[in-house]
Amino acid sequence: MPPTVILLAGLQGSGKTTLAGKLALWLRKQGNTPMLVAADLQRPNAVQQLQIVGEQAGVPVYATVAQATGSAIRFAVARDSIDEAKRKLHNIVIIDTARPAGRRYRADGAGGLDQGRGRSRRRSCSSSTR
Ligand SMILES: Nc1nc2c(ncn2[C@@H]2O[C@H](COP(=O)(O)OP(=O)(O)OP(=O)(O)O)[C@@H](O)[C@H]2O)c(=O)[nH]1
Ligand SMILES: [Mg+2]
Repeated sequence: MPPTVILLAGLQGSGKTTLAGKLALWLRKQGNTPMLVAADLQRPNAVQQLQIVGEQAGVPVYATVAQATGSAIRFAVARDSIDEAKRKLHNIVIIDTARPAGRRYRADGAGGLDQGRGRSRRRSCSSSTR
């Protein structure tokens, strides 16, 4: 059976990595075999942060590159992590991501990503992530 994939998306500093760790710990305690994936290759030390979080949760972290720009490498890491999860029989994959530079998530959650527009919209998006 393919692993369940949980991809954490949200604005910078909204708590994705912290939630990844909490979720990983909770899922492990429920008898699952989760794996964390470091796909935030944008912010310095984001990969290392997830490795520490994974260690605290007692959950393995899949990490291949520490820094990269452009979405192709992030997608490759996420895709490869699912193959790794299948090989190592992890039933849940939790992917920690970063907001792509110069873009933002839509406040209504529809359509994935679009270019940043108004300041007020950005604010409402930010407050809705907490
Ligand atoms: N009050 C509160 N603070 C939180 C919560 N989750 C995370 N934080 C804090 O918010 C800050 C950012 O948390 P991260 O988990 O690193 O957020 P992130 O979305 O991964 O951030 P980036 O990787 O920079 O995009 C840290 O100081 C956390 O301790 C929460 O549920 N409540
Ligand atoms: Mg993070």
